[in-house]
Amino acid sequence: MPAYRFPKIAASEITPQSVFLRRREFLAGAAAAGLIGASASPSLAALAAKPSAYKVSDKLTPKEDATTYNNFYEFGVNKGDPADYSDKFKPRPWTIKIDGLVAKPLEIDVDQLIAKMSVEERVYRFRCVEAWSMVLPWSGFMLADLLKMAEPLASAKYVAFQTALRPDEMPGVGGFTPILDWPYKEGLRLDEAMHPLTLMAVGIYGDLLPNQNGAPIRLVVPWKYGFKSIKSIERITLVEAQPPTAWNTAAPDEYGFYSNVNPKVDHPRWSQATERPIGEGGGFFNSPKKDTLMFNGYADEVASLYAGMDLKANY
Ligand SMILES: Nc1nc2c(c(=O)[nH]1)N[C@H]1C(S)=C(S)[C@@H](COP(=O)(O)O)O[C@H]1N2
Ligand SMILES: [Mo]
Repeated sequence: MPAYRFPKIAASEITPQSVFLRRREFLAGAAAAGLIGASASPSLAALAAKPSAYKVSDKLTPKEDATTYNNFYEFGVNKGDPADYSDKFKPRPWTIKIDGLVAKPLEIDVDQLIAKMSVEERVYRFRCVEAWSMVLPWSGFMLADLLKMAEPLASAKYVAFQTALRPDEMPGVGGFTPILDWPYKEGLRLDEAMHPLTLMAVGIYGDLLPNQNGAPIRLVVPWKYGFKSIKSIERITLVEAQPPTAWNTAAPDEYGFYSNVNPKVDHPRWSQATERPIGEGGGFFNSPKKDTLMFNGYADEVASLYAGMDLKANY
């Protein structure tokens, strides 16, 4: 995430629609013919997601950019690393666990979970703390619906999330000076987690999530900086106190717990007033700057969650 690590320029070539459609037909056909494991087929079916009212009209980021310009430090710190070095990562079969302050702790296979949930396609704005942005069509379901299955207790005030940690499959987690205190962790206040905008994403562009985008299941919180949107989630724990988060632990003066997109609160090393939409001009530096919106444009939906809070102190 540090700004001095200049990103590789991403290819902005768009996958031709015909290639994309052929791949979907192949997958659907293969699933129907039983060529893809039983656990994979329910999710493919579920990804014929119904459209949702949450759909911004901004121009979509080309799929090629969204899948080659990534932050996923478990696979390396450069933007191209997650796409280049995540081929050993096995996102299926996958079990996700919900525990802590809940009446009904649960542990469930991710494809069984997807089959149970109401999967929608939503087009969200996404803003990284590094001042770049994307607009992506996500397939997913509300985190609120998942948490309700576990029945949070009255004492639960926060939700802690944890990414899988698999040194054999993740070339970025080894080394003598770990970049982050692995496993990657994030957290939300319970009311933020229960907000209808808060999505558990299982796909992008109508297909399952690629490894580099957080397969098989990740969080998307569109009014917060991108690092809150934790990838490849293995465990969700309901807790009473504000949980530690990876970036807040690494650099507390740079990355707060709340991390709401706020153009008026600069990062200590750069301005947050503007952003560059990735893909519009090919990579970061060629993209034109545009103004960053309060809560990334979702103020009408979420500003009330922070009524009475000083959003400069609680960055
Ligand atoms: N486990 C994990 N989750 C993560 C990260 C990471 O390094 N590890 N990076 C975060 C950051 S900084 C951003 S901007 C988004 C990027 O998501 P994308 O690559 O799908 O655009 O993922 C977030 N989730
Ligand atoms: Mo980010």
